Amino acid sequence: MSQPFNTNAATPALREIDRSAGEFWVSNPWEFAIRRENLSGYERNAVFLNLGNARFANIGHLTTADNNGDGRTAIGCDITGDGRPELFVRQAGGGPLRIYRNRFPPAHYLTVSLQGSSSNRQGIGARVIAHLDKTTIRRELFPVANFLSQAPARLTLGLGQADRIRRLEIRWPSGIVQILKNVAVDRHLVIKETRATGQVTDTPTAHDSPSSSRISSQGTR
Ligand SMILES: [Ca+2]
Repeated sequence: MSQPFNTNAATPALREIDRSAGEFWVSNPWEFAIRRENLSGYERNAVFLNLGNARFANIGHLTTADNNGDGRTAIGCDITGDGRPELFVRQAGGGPLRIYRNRFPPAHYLTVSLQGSSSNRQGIGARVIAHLDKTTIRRELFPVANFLSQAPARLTLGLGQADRIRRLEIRWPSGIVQILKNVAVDRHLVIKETRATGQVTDTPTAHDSPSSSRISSQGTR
């Protein structure tokens, strides 16, 4: 998440304001709200629900996340360990960091962390493809997002009613492709990059949930 480095920072106005163009300058970029200025014309934030048919519904009002602050950062991160990512929102102009707890009905999920060997250590840039019986989910691990912000380097796949992933494919930045078959869900997997056939062990770590597993599998190139 991004945080203001110095809330007392001040910058001088550079030139006259062009009011006809709707421009204005501020002396302190973290005091927008105090001065009742707003870079987005008090436009309300939106939360879009994927309806699964290439359509999305704006449920910002239902989630109460539709405030009219200068939203500059939105990150999803599951901090309760239930597979439902919470929403973190930081606004320009200061104010509290807003955290919206995910209260959607529970469903199956899989959280994935990557440990690269040939690729970078956290597997940044890897593509994870989950083949379910009725659909395919594609994600790319790229935690740097939005404005001066970063999420944890892990992926959470929402699986709905699917209680098993028929085929899980990891396409590493190195070019190695790993395939896992019949992957159990509702847990946190730590997957190591490897080209050789490995073994599956259930080894919780201090930083993972009790259901965490470390997996190496056959990789191809
Ligand atoms: Ca959660």
